[in-house]
Amino acid sequence: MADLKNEFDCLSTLRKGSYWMPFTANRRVKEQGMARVLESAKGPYYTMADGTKVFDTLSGLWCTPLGHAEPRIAEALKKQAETLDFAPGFQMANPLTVRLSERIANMAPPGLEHVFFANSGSEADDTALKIAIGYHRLRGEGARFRLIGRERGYHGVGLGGMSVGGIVPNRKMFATIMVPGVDHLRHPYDHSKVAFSKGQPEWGAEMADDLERLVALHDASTIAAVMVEPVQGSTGVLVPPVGYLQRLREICTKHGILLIFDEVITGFGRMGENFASQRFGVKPDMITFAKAVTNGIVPMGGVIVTDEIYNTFMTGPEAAIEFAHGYTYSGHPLAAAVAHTVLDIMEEENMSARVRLLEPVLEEAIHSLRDLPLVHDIRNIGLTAAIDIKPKEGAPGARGLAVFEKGLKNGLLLRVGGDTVSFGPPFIATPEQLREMVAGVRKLIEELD
Ligand code: PXG
Ligand code: PLP
Repeated sequence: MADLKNEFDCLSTLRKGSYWMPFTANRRVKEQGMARVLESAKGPYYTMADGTKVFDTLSGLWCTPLGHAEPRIAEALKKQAETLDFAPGFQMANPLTVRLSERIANMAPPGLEHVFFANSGSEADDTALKIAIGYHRLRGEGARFRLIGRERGYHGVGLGGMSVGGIVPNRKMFATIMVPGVDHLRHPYDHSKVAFSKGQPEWGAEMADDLERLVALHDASTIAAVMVEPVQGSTGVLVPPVGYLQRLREICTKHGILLIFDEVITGFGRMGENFASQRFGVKPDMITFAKAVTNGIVPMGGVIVTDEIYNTFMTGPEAAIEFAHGYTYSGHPLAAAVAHTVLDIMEEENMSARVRLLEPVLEEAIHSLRDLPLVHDIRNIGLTAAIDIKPKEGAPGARGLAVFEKGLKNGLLLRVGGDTVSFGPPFIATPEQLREMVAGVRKLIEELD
């Protein structure tokens, strides 16, 4: 990257604000300058602008489980760029994407057999919501227009996903353009009942009955779908209580409501199975995915749907478009080529089994921080975990920010939201690297005032 440094002054351009950064405290980044610039990456580490290495504790943004600069992926990308770099997805197919759809469907629970491609989790989620609305309409139940999400849920930033999502700061600026008819389940996290649970909390299955409350309020005949993350990732790894997802499934089935699992984070191995659906033994009507399917290297997302949903759309005049929806880059051949290579590597190296081996290592390490007086809660499942730090009085988020910024100087790129630190390390990490990561976090928390 030497020539990049010579061509322009990264620091002054960054400070000018040409680059309006996503979900970022932009002014803070300007102040921090090169301390916030990543320059290269290899395996489970990034290299900062000053040459120091930081451990990638969240696999990029939950999306690079196989680590960085994996030569087989780079090779596949180059080869595909030279073979079929773009192909229109409207009215035309390409073999790699066709094959990928079947491959992904085969990884999903039986009955989920058809894949609609998008380019991100946000697009995948908005697509799934539109499929739900279209499905009911085609069945003559067009009055089912309501979409049910959950408090603290994250379904991306499209208008649909934002509305169904339950993250207040993401919603309040846009309150005037929320999708109509959306309601939310309560989230099943109660610190007084489940603090420091390892894996799934025992308490909380009854929180799924909140759906019965919404059905009683709105009537099932107006409700199209419920969208939930099996594990709520973005808001700090909220693990579903034992029996909770089963109960949601039962209530949805009873009332003819579609159940959509947003598996953008949990999909492709992070739960020690292909999908969280398999880990928790609950089959939704649709699964949305993104991120790890391409190891984050080329954007790709999608929705996997049941035969029943797909077949409902495959009606009407033979030559007519059945679903008026799609993106220029749906089923992009470069993304498909990378996805095949990623899935090959995941299969060959049995990454799900590796996650199952690493899960107890991460669990034991992370829960060892429980003795720290500033630690309020610790949660974990699969290769994910989170720590809530007690907020500083009168300054919520200050401790989180301190941990994040000091982490960068101490070899750790951490994901911090408020005073919660979330972890989703790469599957290629070693047990030793996971223990080192946690030891580093211990020091950072000990140094807090
Ligand atoms: N659904 C879920 C469950 C997600 O976690 C999205 C949808 C949206 O995906 P896109 O590709 O449109 O960003 C996500 C994304 C974090 C973090 O720090 C989480 C996400 C993205 C960036 C950061 O937890 N999740
Ligand atoms: N805006 C304009 C003017 C377009 O022509 C298109 C696609 O053709 C879009 C937005 C949507 O872009 P995409 O398909 O990449 O989501």
